[in-house]
Amino acid sequence: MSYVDEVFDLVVAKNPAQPEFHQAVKEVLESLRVVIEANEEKYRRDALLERLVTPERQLLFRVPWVDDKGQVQVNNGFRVQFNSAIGPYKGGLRLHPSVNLGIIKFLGFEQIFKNSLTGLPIGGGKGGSDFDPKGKSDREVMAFCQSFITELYKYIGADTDVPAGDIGTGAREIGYMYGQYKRLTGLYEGVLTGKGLSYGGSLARTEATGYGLLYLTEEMLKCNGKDIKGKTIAVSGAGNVAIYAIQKAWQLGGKPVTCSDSTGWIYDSEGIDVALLKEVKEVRRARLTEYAAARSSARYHECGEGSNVWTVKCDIALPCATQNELHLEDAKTLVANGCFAVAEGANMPTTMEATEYLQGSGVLFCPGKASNAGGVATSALEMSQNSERLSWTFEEVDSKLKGIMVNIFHNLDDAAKKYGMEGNYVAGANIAGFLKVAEAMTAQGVV
Ligand code: NDP
Ligand code: 2IT
Repeated sequence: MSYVDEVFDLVVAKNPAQPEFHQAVKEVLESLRVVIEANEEKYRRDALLERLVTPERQLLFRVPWVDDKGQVQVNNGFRVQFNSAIGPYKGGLRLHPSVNLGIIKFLGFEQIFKNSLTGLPIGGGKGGSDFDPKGKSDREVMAFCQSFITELYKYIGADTDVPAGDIGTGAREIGYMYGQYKRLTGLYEGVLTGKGLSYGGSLARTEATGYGLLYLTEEMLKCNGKDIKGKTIAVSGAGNVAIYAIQKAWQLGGKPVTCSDSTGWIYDSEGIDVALLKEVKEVRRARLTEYAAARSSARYHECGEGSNVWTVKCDIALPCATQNELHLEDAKTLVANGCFAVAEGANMPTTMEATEYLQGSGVLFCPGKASNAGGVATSALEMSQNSERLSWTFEEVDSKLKGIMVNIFHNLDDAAKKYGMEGNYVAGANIAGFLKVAEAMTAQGVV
């Protein structure tokens, strides 16, 4: 059996009931097959792949907190410190009822390659909790965040592990966590990113993932003789990534016409009104029904009515909500409707079958670990600013972000070409991300 297949079987056997983790590992290992086979003896002797798929450390902890009725609640807390070969662990904290160890491991594994692709010195990690911030009062969210950090603070730090936001963790949660970390340690340091601007945050971090997605998409289209201008764009999600993807899509001359949340989706024939979407989601924290109620060109559809954002005719699709939200049937609909590019804003939103169908149909497809890397890249820029105790202008950060995204696209394009898979940006991203980490792991010996 080939080394790649052996290691994949090992992952499934050793990590039962973690389908998302298996899926992420499979996609990466399949892409690496050609690289691994060329160096099989050496990698095998070094157990490089076994080490790559095994987190350096996994922290699982209890998070007790008191709700507004005086009732004690208990959640599970996670932090997976996956790989520190090229820098301190870096990656977000997801707060969502679906969170479990397998999901955090899939996200942490993806983060290793994503962070490598940014070209910045950051290792891979991820964490979170099955706590649901939805419907909780500010005081309850604060109580949870303080308890979460009271356990996690022992294992994180500006030079060891630097968490940030993800689904359910935004500026409010980062603020409460930062305050508690500072209180417990007495340290005013860049231990978290995505901080508020008044206490060490970076300009453009809020916008970075969505903006970066569009910068990379623009470059991918340009290199394939296409353009965003005048194109209809379908976006899923209505959170941090989706909102700023929609904003930048407009700025680049595109027309984003959809967005969605976990209960329904919007088609707006005039294009999504970003100011209204921000008001509904960032200020009121409300459902998309409120968007539809405020805008006559918008139609709201409940989830499960047999349609979704991918049934809208579009040129470009940007899945920006969550994992496995774009299935084979959706891919077929997109292709039948003439969609020619898909770039992932979320982590692993496209199933493996859907990805293969899109690629096989000639659709330009960029995987999330490349196209959504602008968020973590700007987090690394926030770390730099914290270290030098300076802050850069919006334009400075935004232009660095753009340079990083353009560079990422060319790195994966070049890697795909070099290994005989021109246009396969999934393979290009995995190979380019892997090579740097593998070299660093090899140089640092058996650790
Ligand atoms: P937010 O919490 O800000 O928004 C998430 C959005 O997706 C919401 O509209 C939410 O709907 C929807 N959503 C979440 N879970 C589900 C689900 N199970 N089914 C349907 N809809 C769902 O998160 P972000 O925008 O930050 O994250 C979105 C994606 O981007 C995630 O995959 C994340 O890992 C990835 N990402 C985020 C980065 C960042 O910097 N924030 C960086 C790189 C990737 P509702 O409001 O109803 O829950
Ligand atoms: O998936 C991701 O890259 C993020 N949620 C952002 C991580 C970070 O450290 O900014």
